[in-house]
Amino acid sequence: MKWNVVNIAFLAATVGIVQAQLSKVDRPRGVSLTKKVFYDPNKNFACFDGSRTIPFSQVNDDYCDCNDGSDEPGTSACPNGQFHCTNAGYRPLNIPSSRVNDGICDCCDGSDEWKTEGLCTDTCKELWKAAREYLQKQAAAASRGIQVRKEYSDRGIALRNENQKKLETMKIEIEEIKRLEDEIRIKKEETEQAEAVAKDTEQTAWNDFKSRVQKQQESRKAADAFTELDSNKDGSISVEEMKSHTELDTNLDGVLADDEIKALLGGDMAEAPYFIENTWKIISEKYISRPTEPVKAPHQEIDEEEHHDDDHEDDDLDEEEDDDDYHDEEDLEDEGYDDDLSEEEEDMEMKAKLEEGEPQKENSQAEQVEQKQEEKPEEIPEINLPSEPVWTDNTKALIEAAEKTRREHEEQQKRKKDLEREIASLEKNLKMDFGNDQAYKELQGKCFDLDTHEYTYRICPFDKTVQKPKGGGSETSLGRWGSWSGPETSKYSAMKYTGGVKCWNGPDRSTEVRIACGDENKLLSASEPSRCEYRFEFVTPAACEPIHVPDAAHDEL
Ligand code: MAN
Repeated sequence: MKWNVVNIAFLAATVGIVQAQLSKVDRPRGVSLTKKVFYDPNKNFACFDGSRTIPFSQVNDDYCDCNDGSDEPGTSACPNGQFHCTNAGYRPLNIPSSRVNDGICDCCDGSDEWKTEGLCTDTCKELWKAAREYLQKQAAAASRGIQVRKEYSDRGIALRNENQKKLETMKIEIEEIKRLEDEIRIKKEETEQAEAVAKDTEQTAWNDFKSRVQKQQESRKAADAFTELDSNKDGSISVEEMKSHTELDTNLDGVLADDEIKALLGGDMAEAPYFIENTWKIISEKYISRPTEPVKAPHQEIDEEEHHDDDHEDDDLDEEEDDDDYHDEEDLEDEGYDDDLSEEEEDMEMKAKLEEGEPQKENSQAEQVEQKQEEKPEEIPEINLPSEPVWTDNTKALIEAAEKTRREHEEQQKRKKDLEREIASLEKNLKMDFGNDQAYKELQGKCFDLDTHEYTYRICPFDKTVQKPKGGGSETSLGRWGSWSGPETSKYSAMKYTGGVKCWNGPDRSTEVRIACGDENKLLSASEPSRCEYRFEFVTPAACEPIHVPDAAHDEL
């Protein structure tokens, strides 16, 4: 069962009035008990406004003497007078004195129509009965709401206690965190320092090693290119031998001219050391490796012309070329470019192990490779070495220790931040006014909607009020929780939500929410009495209070 706010107001008024019982006391017609003292038949009468004093016999003589009409409380002589109906047994009432003897019964006791005997019957008792029945009904309904309110209150109080305990625990925890903060930070810095030193040493050694390997790989490429370009295997590269590598066109005119080649070779020809140290550095990025057409050395051409029919001579020449090759290889070996396959394989295996992260027992990886390099300064096959070395066990332990303290520090900082946030939010919540018995706490975190023709209105108590067009479109904030705004005697009878979306050419939207007792939480109505100033009527068991119903004995009054 629900009832609306108007009924509640009526009910409250009725209770008050019924309690104001009246007894029959002799006084001029139309005068209330409280004003009787001013109408003493043994004294002159002083108009309330002080304008005149008249003999008492002129009170209620159907002639208006006082400007304020106070001399004619029981007649219609003064235009601005007031007539008081006693309405014994029901509720006293003041009516304009112009209604006295106008043929209409305004007072339930019929006292306003005193000239016409029998015109009015006394209906005060019936009215009282009806009012009492109404009050009884409302009280019964309120009692259901009161039960629910008790549940709300119990939950609200329990939650509050729980939150208070939570807050205390969190405060203790954050104090402990703050106490340990420096300790954990210093531990982290120390372990990170040790980690950095160890890593730095090994990284430097590894970088040195890597750059030596890369240098050797580059030299090896240079040597391979030399072998490839030296197509006649005469131990030097000539202009002719370079010609087919048009990708090396340095001035980008589309032609690899002799002059350009000579500039690259440092003359008409270049031998291996020059080529490797100078030419290769210029051409390495553009050079495209491919088998080069054999270019005959000048002496070969002559030999061939002389001995073109002599197979044996050809064999000799082949041998000679082989010899040249061998010498070339030897030359390269002398420069440190040995091509021994088994060494290569050995190195490959070692690199693979390094990359797999196989533990290095004694020395760091770079040191081991260093030793190997010292023993065998031969070339390293082309492999992509990782940017970091495989750390030694000692460094690994230091990294792990640093990571552990980093984690500890990070977790501690995160916990501290979370706690600070939770504490702030709990403190804010604990400061909120949910009523003396915490019953309104029940409404926090919930929302209630009301559909009207044009909008859906929503209230999320202690949070916001909102308006959403039913035809689609985004919602408009009608305000955020502000405060309780009921009058001093009933603070919890209204809420104020402020700072909503600014109204075009008007104020920020705001909502006044009138709260009344209901046996369920419900948004009953939403209106906009003034542009962008909204009024909601909301009922909730949290607002239900016991209703006093006067006892039946009063019926007799
Ligand atoms: C929207 C709604 C109305 C409001 C006008 C003001 O249409 O929020 O409630 O009166 O804007 O322009």
